Amino acid sequence: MTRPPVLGVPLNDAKTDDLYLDLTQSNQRLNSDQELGYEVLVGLSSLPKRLPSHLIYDDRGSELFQRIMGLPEYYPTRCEEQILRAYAREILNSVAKRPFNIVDLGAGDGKKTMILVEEAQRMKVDFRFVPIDISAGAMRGLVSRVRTEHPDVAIQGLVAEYTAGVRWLASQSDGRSNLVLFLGSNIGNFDRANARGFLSRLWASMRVTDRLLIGFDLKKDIDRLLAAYNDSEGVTAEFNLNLLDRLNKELEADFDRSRWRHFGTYNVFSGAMESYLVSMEHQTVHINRLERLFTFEPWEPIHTEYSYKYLPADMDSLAADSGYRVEARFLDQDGWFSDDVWAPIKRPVEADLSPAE
Ligand code: AVI
Repeated sequence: MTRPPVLGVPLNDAKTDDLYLDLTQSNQRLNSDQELGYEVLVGLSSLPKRLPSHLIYDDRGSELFQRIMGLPEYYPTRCEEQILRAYAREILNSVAKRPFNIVDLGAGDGKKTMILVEEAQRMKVDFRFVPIDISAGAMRGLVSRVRTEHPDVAIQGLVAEYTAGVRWLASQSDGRSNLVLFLGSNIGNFDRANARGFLSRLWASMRVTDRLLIGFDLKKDIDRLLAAYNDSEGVTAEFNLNLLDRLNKELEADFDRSRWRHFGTYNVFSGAMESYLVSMEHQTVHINRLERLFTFEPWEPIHTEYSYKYLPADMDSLAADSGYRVEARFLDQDGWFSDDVWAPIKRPVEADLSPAE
């Protein structure tokens, strides 16, 4: 059966569920096929060609990322778990004076977050676990798993864009503070300008008693970085190439994987690991549902991901530029990764001090 093109068709309504609260406005959103179509059209029409890194995370991509996190060469997950185990109590104390929410932006399998959740249970403090994710499917899985495995944990899943979810929480008048988690060096997947934009939007949704726990991968020996993004089992290559399979499946494209290779390199000027899919020959790819042909020259790259690495001074200036004070910084034993606690700086609106006439 031929499916219609994804662009230029009427908008669909999304579904809701009773396990979580859905804050997305279904009638104003493009359906996910249309969003994917637009992003691929724009990315492959740009020069140099690019595809946004979040497209890597379909079900198979998310599964492969779980495998990456367990690889010997991919140190960030191990380092961050070590930090969370060592400093969970200190981190929680930054908000535990009053009832609070542990708000997880991008929980994945929730393994790291559960280190904090379990410590909060041991501390016998009043808290709720609030994972936020734009994917209703991922949220359904996470909420029902936590309910089964940790029946004593109060959990409220939110299906929302991250900042809309935090804004909604701030609008609740139950007096709870929020400990907002942005772990796993997810901030590294934004370039510097977009990192500032994202953190500023988050700042606008936070109150003065809220805290942000944010994970940064630190600059280190280049060979260690290269190994982490070019692992010996080829899982990262598979993770990147899976994007082509996704486009074949969802947009009826005819990418032939054997004509492409994964390339992960470190850019010493920008301080980022960069991932590419490189066309190994001249080729034309048809994307049926976009009704378009795209031509690739021999060795032409499609950029698929940035993973920016930071120095402590870079983190300090990112915090200052986006409105936060660095309250604490926790490093793993090797000094390869940092989880920072940031407090939003909020200046009270001052009374009109102009001299009386
Ligand atoms: C999700 N993100 C922080 C990972 C990273 O390190 O940039 C994604 C990843 N890409 C290749 N390996 C892991």
